[in-house]
Amino acid sequence: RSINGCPLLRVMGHHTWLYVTSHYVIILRYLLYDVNPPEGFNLRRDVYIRMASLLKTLRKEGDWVLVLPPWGRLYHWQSPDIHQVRIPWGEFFSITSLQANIPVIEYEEFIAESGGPFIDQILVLQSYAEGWTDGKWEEKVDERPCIEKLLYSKDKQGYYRGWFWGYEETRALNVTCLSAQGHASILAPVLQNNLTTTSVMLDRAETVLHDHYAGKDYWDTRRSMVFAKHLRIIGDEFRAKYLNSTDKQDQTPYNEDWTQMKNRLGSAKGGPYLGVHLRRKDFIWGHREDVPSLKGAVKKIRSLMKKHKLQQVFVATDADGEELAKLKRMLPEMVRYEPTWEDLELLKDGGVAIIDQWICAHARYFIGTSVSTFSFRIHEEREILGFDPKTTYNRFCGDDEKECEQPTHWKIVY
Ligand SMILES: Nc1nc2c(ncn2[C@@H]2O[C@H](COP(=O)(O)OP(=O)(O)OP(=O)(O)O)[C@@H](O)[C@H]2O)c(=O)[nH]1
Ligand SMILES: *[C@@H]1O[C@H](CO)[C@@H](O)[C@H](O)[C@H]1NC(C)=O
Ligand SMILES: *[C@@H]1O[C@H](CO)[C@@H](O)[C@H](O)[C@H]1NC(C)=O
Ligand SMILES: *[C@@H]1O[C@H](CO)[C@@H](O)[C@H](O)[C@H]1NC(C)=O
Repeated sequence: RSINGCPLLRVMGHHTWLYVTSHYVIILRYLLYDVNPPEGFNLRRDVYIRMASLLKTLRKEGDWVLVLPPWGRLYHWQSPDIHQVRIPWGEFFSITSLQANIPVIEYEEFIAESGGPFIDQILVLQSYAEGWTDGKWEEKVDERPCIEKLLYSKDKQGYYRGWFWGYEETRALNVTCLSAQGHASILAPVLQNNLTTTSVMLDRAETVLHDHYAGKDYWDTRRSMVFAKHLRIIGDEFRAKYLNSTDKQDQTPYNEDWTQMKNRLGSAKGGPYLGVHLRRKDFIWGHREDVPSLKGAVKKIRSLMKKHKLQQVFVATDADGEELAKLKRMLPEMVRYEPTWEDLELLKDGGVAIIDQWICAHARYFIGTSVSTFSFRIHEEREILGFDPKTTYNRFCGDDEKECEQPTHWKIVY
């Protein structure tokens, strides 16, 4: 491996790579992270943005690379009989696109180039045991005793073992807890000054907030999260075949190079169909008042189709078999992307979710589900494509919801 044309040297005995420029010897450091196990795919995509922001801060004073945490064992990915662990990011996202924003490597590349499956230091992020002192919010970070039981345990050799994305051979040399309250980059001084290890992993990375939500840096990273090409192709073929939707007709040109993409707001027309994201499962179990009944949702879908003179409706949903059958009876004309078992095995639940999102992102009009991060990611994708915000920031209302506040429009900062 070389960086900026400089060769990397391996220092014997240390799992450390150096590269030599004309004046300096610079140590390459690795930032790894993981997220609270119950969190879903789309929230994890959000945490990536926070970590990318931290990495940019770290790189002002050193050479850091972000190691992409493999996907897998997500609570929602329940398709039986298919292998869904150790999935590299390249199966869902375009790595070259990510790399045009920050240097990233897959976990297996980290193992190969850092000298094996060893992580020098894990910092488990947590809040403060005492909460906010005097009810006053302040940004701070301190090494503290662990509040919750550690999800890592020591083996006979004294190494820490844990989940590590299904890589059983991975070991950590040290685990400590860090109470943190504030935006992601408050961790930078600790990583730069208090630690000298080559690799550092932040666990429970969702604990820290965005440096600047919806600012330029946020959007640069978000725009770099281009879906993997094979998934976009499947989505595009489906649009053409079943929804009479092509980029040319719909005025949704896409540039492989996200840095060159700047579609004017309102320039996208979208395919002649209504796009729907109907989140069910855990969203209805709690009888939330901001989520409609199926009957309520179908009524809204029909009225939107009429209003926008659309003959077709594409539905993305995680509804279970029983609800789906009910929905089909009430809305027989709905179009869905239904992978065969072979497709599913190849694409995984994550790939299918992305194809659903991609198709919803190209609809002439979109309506999603209240506070679903799955719907939020569709909003962003449509913003990138250049849709009029009126066609994007819409959600279903609960049947008896009185004040049905609609989603916020977050404009891209280029
Ligand atoms: N294919 C497909 N999968 C869906 C759909 N809605 C939800 N899912 C699945 O359910 C998971 C849960 O939704 P996510 O939004 O990712 O999870 P989350 O981060 O907990 O976010 P919330 O929606 O806010 O719960 C997704 O990752 C998908 O695997 C859908 O419309 N289509
Ligand atoms: C980092 O080091 C500084 C200076 O030595 C110290 O004051 C601070 O408490 C340390 N922070 C953490 C989180 O260890
Ligand atoms: C583990 O990490 C903490 C925090 O950086 C440090 O104080 C401690 O000395 C380390 N322990 C070992 C055995 O390296
Ligand atoms: C597809 O859309 C084009 C224009 O957008 C239209 O001319 C054509 O009739 C449509 N075809 C079908 C089968 O609806």
